[in-house]
Amino acid sequence: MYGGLLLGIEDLRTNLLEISQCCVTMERSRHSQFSNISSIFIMKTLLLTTVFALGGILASFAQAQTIPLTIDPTQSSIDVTIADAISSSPLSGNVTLELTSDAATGTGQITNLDVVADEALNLNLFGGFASASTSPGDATISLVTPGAPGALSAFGNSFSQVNNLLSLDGDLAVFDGFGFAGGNQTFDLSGVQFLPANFNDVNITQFGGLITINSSVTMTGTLNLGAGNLPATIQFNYVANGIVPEPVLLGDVNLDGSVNPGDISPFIIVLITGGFQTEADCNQSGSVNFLDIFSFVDQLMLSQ
Ligand SMILES: [Ca+2]
Ligand SMILES: [Ca+2]
Repeated sequence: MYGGLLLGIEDLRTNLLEISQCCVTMERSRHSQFSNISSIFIMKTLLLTTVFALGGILASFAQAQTIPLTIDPTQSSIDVTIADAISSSPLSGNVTLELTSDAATGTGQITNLDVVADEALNLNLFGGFASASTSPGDATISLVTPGAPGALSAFGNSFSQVNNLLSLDGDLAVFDGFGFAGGNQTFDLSGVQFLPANFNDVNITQFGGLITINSSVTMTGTLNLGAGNLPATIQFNYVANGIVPEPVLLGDVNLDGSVNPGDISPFIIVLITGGFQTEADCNQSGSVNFLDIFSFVDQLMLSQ
């Protein structure tokens, strides 16, 4: 393995020299489209052969790009019903989510969501003979697969998104001295299956540097604590606030305000060190890897 890695680094040095030559050729033949296309083809090939060897290493260091938001507990709530026992409380904690909008199709979509609740939920079950509590800071709601994108409204930014698969995680501590619900136990919520859920009226507003997102989701399914399947419903309504990310010039990895051959070396450094930089994530996938090379070269071409 070490031999392969050393060989990869040696190839990388050789390829970087050849890539530099391509850049020089591009600079000298700015008015020759054929020469530029030829140089770019060679660059893409070299970058691909270089990075394929290191791709497996890079993937393990890739970081997700997310928008961190804070739930406003004064405007958010979570309601849980299990076997006719209802628990309601303000929802506080943190949300990370990724949003996309597609101007061509006029749709918006939540592509990733993670809600971490830092308040416990307490339920009385079986007429008060049993009870259950989540652990503060432990219970989470996550998006497993995004549902169908929703149509963006003509006025303001809002959409509804249907058929999302959501999952729970964390523990539910059950206190059941009489054995109505399977006895005292700690129930792993990650085993709970829920029917596809719908995000209703996802509203996005922006004032200056502040972004606010609010929506509601209802999840229905069953929970088996050891006494058979119990109907369970979770509804969460949330308002979350965060800072609008700065506009990003994709490909401007050295952050000098333009995309040009001076960005090639910094781009490759991000690739081979397995780091993350928004400007290097040229295909906006949330991580920097060999799949960004084509988009990076496209950005270079667009700026020429
Ligand atoms: Ca630059
Ligand atoms: Ca990427």
